[in-house]
Amino acid sequence: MSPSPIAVASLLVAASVLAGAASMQSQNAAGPYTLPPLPYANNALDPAIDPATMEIHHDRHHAGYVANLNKAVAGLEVPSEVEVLIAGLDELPESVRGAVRNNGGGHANHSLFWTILAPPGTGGSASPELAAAIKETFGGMDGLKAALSKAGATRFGSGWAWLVVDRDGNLAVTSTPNQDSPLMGEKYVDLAGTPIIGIDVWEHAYYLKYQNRRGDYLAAIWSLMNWPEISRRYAAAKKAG
Ligand code: MN3
Repeated sequence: MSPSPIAVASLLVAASVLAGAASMQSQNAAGPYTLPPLPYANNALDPAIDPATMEIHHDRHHAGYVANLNKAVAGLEVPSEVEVLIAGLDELPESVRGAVRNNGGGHANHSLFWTILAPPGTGGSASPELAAAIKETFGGMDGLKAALSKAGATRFGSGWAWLVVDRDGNLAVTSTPNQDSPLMGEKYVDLAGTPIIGIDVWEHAYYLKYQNRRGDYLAAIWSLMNWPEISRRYAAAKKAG
């Protein structure tokens, strides 16, 4: 006896639901974290940062952190936001903590980095609130630039220079080794807080164009600051604090 048309239709529906579930599962196997696209073209930051550096940095390095992070957390219940994940390293099994520190840090740090840069001449200016805080803490923009450049230049080896809103709501400049983030907290970094500027001083961020001249890279990147985005992050950190 051949099956009724209704039975065939429901079999087809069941098959397509199963196919859908299978494709969702394969997406989940690649997740839960995903590489955000660059918010501008690879050549948009030229000449301060050349297109080849941008392409390799985003498509290989940042993508690598995301892939390795997903491998590290496979099978675990984890927060959807990587910033929340790395702020709670101690809640993770010790066996994955090191991999999440490195690759979750790498994913969070680069996700911030792309957004706080803007094509030359389009970076606008700081909000009145942020400008006032910069003046109070650093004496003005030149003082902040000098503090960030010094933090980046004196970070031995690979790491990051940061402008953070600290636990008391004040601005501070600090640096971290490797992919450590101020979000990881006092146990992991010298100065904990919410980063609103992060400058990558790994050689992969500048070596093609600047070779050993990290200072020239730090001077050039200052011209790329995306002040509306940095101001938005400042307001959000103050509100959350
Ligand atoms: Mn990098």
